[in-house]
Amino acid sequence: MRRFFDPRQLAHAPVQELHNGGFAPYAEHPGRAESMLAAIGPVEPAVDHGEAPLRAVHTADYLDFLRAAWRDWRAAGRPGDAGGYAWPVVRRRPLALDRIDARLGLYSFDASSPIAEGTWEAAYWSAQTALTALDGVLAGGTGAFALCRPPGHHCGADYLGGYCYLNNAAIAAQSAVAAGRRPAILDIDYHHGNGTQDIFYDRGDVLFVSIHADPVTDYPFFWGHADETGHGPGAGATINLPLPRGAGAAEYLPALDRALAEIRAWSPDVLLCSFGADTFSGDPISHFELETADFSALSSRIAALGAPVLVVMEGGYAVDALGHNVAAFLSGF
Ligand code: OKP
Ligand code: ZN
Repeated sequence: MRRFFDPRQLAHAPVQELHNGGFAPYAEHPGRAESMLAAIGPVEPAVDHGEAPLRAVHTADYLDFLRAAWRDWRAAGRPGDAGGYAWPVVRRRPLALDRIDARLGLYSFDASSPIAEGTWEAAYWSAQTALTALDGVLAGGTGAFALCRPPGHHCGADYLGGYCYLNNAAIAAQSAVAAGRRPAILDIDYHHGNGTQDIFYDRGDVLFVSIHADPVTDYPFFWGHADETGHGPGAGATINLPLPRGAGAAEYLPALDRALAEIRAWSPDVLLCSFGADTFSGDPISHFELETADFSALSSRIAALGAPVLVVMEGGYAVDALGHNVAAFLSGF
């Protein structure tokens, strides 16, 4: 399996300021990429596909906002990194406000995704890494790993959140559709991929299947419930399989088998796997109990589908184990 990563993805390094003036370590930090790089061996850099494939998923307004947000924040005299703190809840009027504070609220859904000086650069190259790895898969390889970071599955067409700024998996899936393919997305991060779901919710040309912590107890709470199954032409093309906190391989593998049966019935010609290693027992922000060896059991089941696979990295925050968990996952293909 070819592996792809671009060093420009390291440019995103937010500093999270607390309300008491202190600073907290930010879970999605560049050391995650270093841990994976140390464990998976040589990687190939991204090839620049430009902004057109980003615009095929994200709105032009959102991309303009994201590109300029940190500069606008600093130009407004604000310290540290940019982040929203006031949101236009459902049924507010769509006001065209210029103030950076208002725009941050308009284009985000949570407070956990600061925009730092290097955020645009890193997110841009994270998406390009996914697109470059997709090229490898579409050219006839058996599969590829896109070491995407920052991750992407929480951000939608016009909003960021959950450490995510550009939806790498959705951008690659849309690019596969443009190339005449029939992609399915299997999201196996601990957290529901609400952004990916939103992007394809009313479309019948991309299947989205997700196994994740039940949003009754876990982030992102407002998406990922089992009764969310798609809309209009997309009815039935979204499948959510929530699991309770504490789930280990004994609960996870049957859910995976069910997800794979749904995917097989849909007969995709390419599979995108949004992979999070935050299902690991030692993950500091998550509550499943998979062990390192379990990750190769997951991937060998996925490989048995027989479709070419693009693995797109999402979460995983137990940094010391992260590289080993990713290497174990890749070893099953
Ligand atoms: C990203 B991915 C703050 C909680 C914020 C955000 C979780 C984002 C996970 N106390 N939680 O899906 O791994
Ligand atoms: Zn996650």
